Amino acid sequence: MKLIIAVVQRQDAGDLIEALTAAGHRVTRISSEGGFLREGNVTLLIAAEDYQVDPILKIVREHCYTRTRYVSPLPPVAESGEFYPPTPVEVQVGGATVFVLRAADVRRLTPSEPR
Ligand code: 2BA
Repeated sequence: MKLIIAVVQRQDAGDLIEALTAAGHRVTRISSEGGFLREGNVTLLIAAEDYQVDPILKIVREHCYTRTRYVSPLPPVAESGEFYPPTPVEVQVGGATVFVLRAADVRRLTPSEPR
């Protein structure tokens, strides 16, 4: 059994979740934020049998795209009033950052509703 943790871009998350659930996988969506860009992204938790991992990664690959972003680094400390306009730095974000972890056990505890 594996726990797949996939960090994906927000723009891709909706279609990806739809495709995963249509293929019969259970998915939890968590709103998250990247430490570098400080922008919202989406983290998905997917518990799956070992044989399901490759098909799941295929679906992730098919629905997540690489996008180019430009980040303006902080300007260097200016001496004697000189001004250095920061040059934007190109950053490639995504398709997806995926962690595949061994999961000892996955249980759905389903006690009935309290009376
Ligand atoms: P962010 O941390 O906001 O990073 C966005 C993009 O900025 C990264 O894209 C990468 O191209 C660049 N980047 C990040 N840290 C950098 C650094 N120290 N120096 C230079 N460039 C840097 P991705 O690699 O596709 O990552 C997309 C998002 O996936 C990340 O958003 C973060 O939320 C997550 N992520 C990526 N690697 C991770 C890791 N090793 N552990 C945990 N989360 C990770």
